[in-house]
Amino acid sequence: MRSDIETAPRETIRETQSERLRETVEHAYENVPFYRQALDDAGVAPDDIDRVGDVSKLPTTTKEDFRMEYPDGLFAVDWDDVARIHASSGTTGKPKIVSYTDDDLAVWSEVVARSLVAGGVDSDDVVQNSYGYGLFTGGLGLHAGAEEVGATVIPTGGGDTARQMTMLQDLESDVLCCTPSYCLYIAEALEDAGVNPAELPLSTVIIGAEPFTDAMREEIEDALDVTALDIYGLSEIIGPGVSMECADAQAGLHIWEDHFLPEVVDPETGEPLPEGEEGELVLTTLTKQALPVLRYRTGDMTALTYEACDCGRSIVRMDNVTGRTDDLLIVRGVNVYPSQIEEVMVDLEAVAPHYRIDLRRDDELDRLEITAEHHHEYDGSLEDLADDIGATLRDVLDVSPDSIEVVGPSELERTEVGKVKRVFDHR
Ligand code: DLL
Repeated sequence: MRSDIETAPRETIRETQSERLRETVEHAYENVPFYRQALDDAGVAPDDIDRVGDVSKLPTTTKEDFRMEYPDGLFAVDWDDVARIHASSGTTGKPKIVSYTDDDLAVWSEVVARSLVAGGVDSDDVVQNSYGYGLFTGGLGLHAGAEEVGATVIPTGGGDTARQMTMLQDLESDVLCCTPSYCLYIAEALEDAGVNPAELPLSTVIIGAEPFTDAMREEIEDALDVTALDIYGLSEIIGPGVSMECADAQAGLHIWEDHFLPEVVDPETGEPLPEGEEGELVLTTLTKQALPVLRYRTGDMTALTYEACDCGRSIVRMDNVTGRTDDLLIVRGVNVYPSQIEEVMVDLEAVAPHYRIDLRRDDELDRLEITAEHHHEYDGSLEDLADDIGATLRDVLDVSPDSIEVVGPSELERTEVGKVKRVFDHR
């Protein structure tokens, strides 16, 4: 059930993109005063955009623009034509409100269905969808895509882990969709309940909505005896289903580029980067009606490759997103990415994959404090383990943590609903 575009020659993909880019720019210019102004200010007319390569002439759109235009300033259709609203809350301020026409909802189901098919899901599967339903795009997005595939959907939503486990066991779910942190939580809860996950029919988990490292993915695959596949997306562009890893190769996420045009830019200068170089992902919608978005600065760090994948798809791939441009923590002037700390935590066998990072300012000096849980089978000294963690972190980071505390299993708070928070910057 692959669509033709997934294996089309590059020239065909470019033709489709060029035509749709022209239509999108025209639509945005005609119907969204914000874009008309932005293009006029940049001295770009819709007619200047002919081929897909012209996209870099367009000004970018930012998170801040969504805030300034709150709630509906970026909508390109009348409210009468808006079929659905979703929203994504940032860390500060008002949520970003996003809208869909009936056609947009159809495109969304299509791209999520393509994603699930790439993940090996078919109409015989039972899909337990544990992404939150409601304004968050995860629940309804995965739900519609799974229905489109013809699978049986169990809309558990996030939370109520006891019920999640009952469904997994009694309804024999083949596929579980949830955030990586919740996936680990469910694995732990199963173990606590004396259930051997290897005996469940579950074969695939579809994880996304928050960054995770390869080490974390392996932990999930081992704990649940499944294949863990990465699904990526963001509300501003559509929701989940912008890109997805295929089960065949598990080598990067296929971006459905007949609907979303990707670029990677230098996060500092905004200059486009060549294929293969890591930078900030910038996305332009190619078919969205209610909310066309030109060159959205996602804040997500990745790299693109146009090489055909072993699965046979020729469509562009992006690397797994392990961090965001705004993730960077500056501790006493030194750059630290939370993903560097995560890799160490997950690699150490005596440490459970649960940790938190606290940053404080004491007498004008930054303090980096790390709290980690030990693995439930570890029965050695907590001080020794803290020393081990410290030594490994000092090898990896350019700054030494000021304190490392090891606590017992399940002592750190878990996230059952929504996205996990591991970094607490109190400065
Ligand atoms: O998180 C959409 C989604 C739902 C994706 C379910 C996958 C599964 P937002 O709430 O708008 O939308 O958050 C979007 O989450 O810019 C990334 O920073 C992060 N993110 C999403 N998917 C991934 C992923 C949904 N697979 C923001 N890996 C994005 C890493 C991800 N980060």
